[in-house]
Amino acid sequence: MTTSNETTQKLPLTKRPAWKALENHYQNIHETSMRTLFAEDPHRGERFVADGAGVHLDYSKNRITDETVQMLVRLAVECGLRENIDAMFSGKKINITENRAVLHTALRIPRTGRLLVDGKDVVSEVHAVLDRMGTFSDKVRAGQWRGFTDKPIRNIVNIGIGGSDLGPVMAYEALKHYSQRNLTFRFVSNVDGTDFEEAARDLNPEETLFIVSSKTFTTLETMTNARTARSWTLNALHDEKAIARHFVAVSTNGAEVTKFGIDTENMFGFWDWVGGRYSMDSAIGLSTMIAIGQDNFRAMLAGFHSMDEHFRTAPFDKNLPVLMGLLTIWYNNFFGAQTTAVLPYDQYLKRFPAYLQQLTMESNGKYVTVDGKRVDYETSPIFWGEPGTNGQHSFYQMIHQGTKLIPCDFIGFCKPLNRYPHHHQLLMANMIAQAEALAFGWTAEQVKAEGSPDWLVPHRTFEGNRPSNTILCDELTPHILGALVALYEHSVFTQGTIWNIDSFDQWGVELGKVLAKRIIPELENSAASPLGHDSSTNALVTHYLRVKKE
Ligand code: G6Q
Repeated sequence: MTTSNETTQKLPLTKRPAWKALENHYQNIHETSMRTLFAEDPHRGERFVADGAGVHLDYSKNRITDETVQMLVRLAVECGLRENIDAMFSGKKINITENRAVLHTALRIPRTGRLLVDGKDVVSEVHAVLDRMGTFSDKVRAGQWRGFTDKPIRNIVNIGIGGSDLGPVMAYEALKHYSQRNLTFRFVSNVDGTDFEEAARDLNPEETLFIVSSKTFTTLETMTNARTARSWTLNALHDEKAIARHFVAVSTNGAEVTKFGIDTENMFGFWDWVGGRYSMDSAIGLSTMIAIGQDNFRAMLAGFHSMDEHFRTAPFDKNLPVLMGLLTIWYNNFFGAQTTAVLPYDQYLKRFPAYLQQLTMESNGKYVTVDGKRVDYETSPIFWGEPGTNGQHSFYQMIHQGTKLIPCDFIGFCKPLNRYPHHHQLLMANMIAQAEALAFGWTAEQVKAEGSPDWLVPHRTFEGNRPSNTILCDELTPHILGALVALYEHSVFTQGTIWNIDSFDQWGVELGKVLAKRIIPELENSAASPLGHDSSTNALVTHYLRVKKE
């Protein structure tokens, strides 16, 4: 029997009853100010909050009412979010263009759990790899993993790009407080030789371990950097046997790893159901585990898992990732907001916005639905941001007084990890004040009352009504980092479900790679002619070759 929701799900997104209702609702509400909303409901700040996995979300400073939340939740229901969550967690092949399951959530199921995929229990496989990673990282941390000349390893260089780099760098920076400080960590990603050169220039090859992280083990940038690292090592150690002591691989491609010369004994595997940008909690996190130790790494996985469970089980109107995903839809699709700013008030989270850029935009920056049709609505906003308070002294001007609506996510912690509590109070006071200023502004009357001359009043007035979420956690622990990353992963999933797109493929990065392959020989061989591109591309290649020759 077909249910009414199944019938609704067959309608195009913009024809669904909840979408239509939200369009009407937007007309009624978009001129209402948050000043009014707060004045009408003195408990608003205590009501529009949600908690899960140790994360507290205050979403009261949004341009919403109870009705808005109800309608957004209805939209989620009409778009089959419940069914899609179940499909993802149970291992259905929801990455339809690559015919793959999407099971990063299986990477953090506790050891006692079980999940069958194609008849195999993936949980035991996951934990077997984690155990091997644990043994290896313990050895490195204890100085027992020795280099070819018997010196202990002191430097760990992760070579990877995209999903095999951004997660490891972000997690290393975020959890530096917990890291073993006598080890040096570097991350090389760019094919620009400067990246390798600067990362390696002060390192002793005898004490350096390279982790070549690549799901496919064929990525141009990573393999170029890995080969350079190999020569750099051999130039110093003069023996092929040194490679086994100084190189390990994280990959799903054993054949290519062997071809490169790394013994598969020293390879840590994962599975095709882990997407690159969802892989920091797989073996791709080996550098993280070496930095913070296996217990902390497992605590991070537990944090991921508790947010997974919250997402899977909490009612949508109390569900942090669902609420955040739906609020993104509200501003992106009804208010026409083009971007979202992510503003962590914690120096350790300085790479979090960059990490989220890939997670959000590579997942949902798509104009084709799962059925191959062009969308007639906006998909992913642009995510960007910098840690507070630095941003306050640069781009916040535009968030406060610019012509664009920029919803913000503030992220802060009640307890600092440094020894300067006074700094922390200033930091947190600034974060809380920014959200307040954005929501309520500063009226012309208030400016006048401060004694401003009339001509200056418009410049000093803040109209307010600028939305933000405030995410407040107790302390930046490995557990909380896992929960925060999972929060955004599932918010992205919620959005992708509403937009009916495949959030797990990334065809948009392919064309550039293909065209670069054509241009590489042209730049290597100055005699190449005639060039077969458009006139601009031909001229750029010619210009480059001429200057190079000079
Ligand atoms: C992420 C993408 C992409 C990928 C890199 C590196 O979701 O798939 O960023 O992680 O292209 O790929 P390899 O790990 O295969 O080198």
